[in-house]
Amino acid sequence: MDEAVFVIFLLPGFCVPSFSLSEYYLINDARTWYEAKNYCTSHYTAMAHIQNTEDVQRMMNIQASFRNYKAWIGLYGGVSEWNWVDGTAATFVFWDDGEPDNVDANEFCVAVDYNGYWNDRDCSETKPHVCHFGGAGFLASSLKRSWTESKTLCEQQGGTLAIIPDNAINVMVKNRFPGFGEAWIGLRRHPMNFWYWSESGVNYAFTNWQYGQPDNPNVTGSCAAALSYGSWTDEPCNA
Ligand SMILES: [Ca+2]
Ligand SMILES: [Ca+2]
Repeated sequence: MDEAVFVIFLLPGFCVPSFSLSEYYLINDARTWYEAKNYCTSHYTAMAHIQNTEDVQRMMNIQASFRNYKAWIGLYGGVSEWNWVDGTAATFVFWDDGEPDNVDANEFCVAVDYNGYWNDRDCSETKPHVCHFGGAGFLASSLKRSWTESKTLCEQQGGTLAIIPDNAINVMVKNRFPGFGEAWIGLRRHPMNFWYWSESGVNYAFTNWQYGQPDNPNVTGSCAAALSYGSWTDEPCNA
């Protein structure tokens, strides 16, 4: 309904955090270790991976409330062999006193305590969890906003609306957010009738318009959204 001038088009948006954001995010929802692993993989880059004491400190700094929680991290295995979710063996470890103790021979997943130390626990326990976010990743804002408001929301979180410079990034976004429907990306139409990535001002060669798109007749108020299957459409920005 691109022609409906008075309809404000509300969608979630894909944000790219700036590099100044912490790489660790505490997710304060109760999930089993495996559920947490899937959640981190689909919404962030992966479960938290801790390689040194600086990482331990950054983990402790992610928010003041962390000390109230024990949270899953991306370490699993058992007894003498522990691996990170990316398949690498744990060379740096930060076990609490007496851990890992493999209670009831059933503790194969690792949680970090409020003091930063690690404990092997039963993987089926539900806990908050710490996800890791790499620089090339994306976040989905579930709040439905106009394109203009989504852009502001991303900026308030220290990032920008997603920039998709090539097909590899486009495929990554599609795979990371299966079934998202439609979400704003940082592409908008210039009054001179060309498309540009609002944050960078750059006009990449790569586009992935859905067949028949863009079709919004309002040249000065058209913004782009990505669809679940990876192609793009234009909708009114409602600036
Ligand atoms: Ca234990
Ligand atoms: Ca359209």
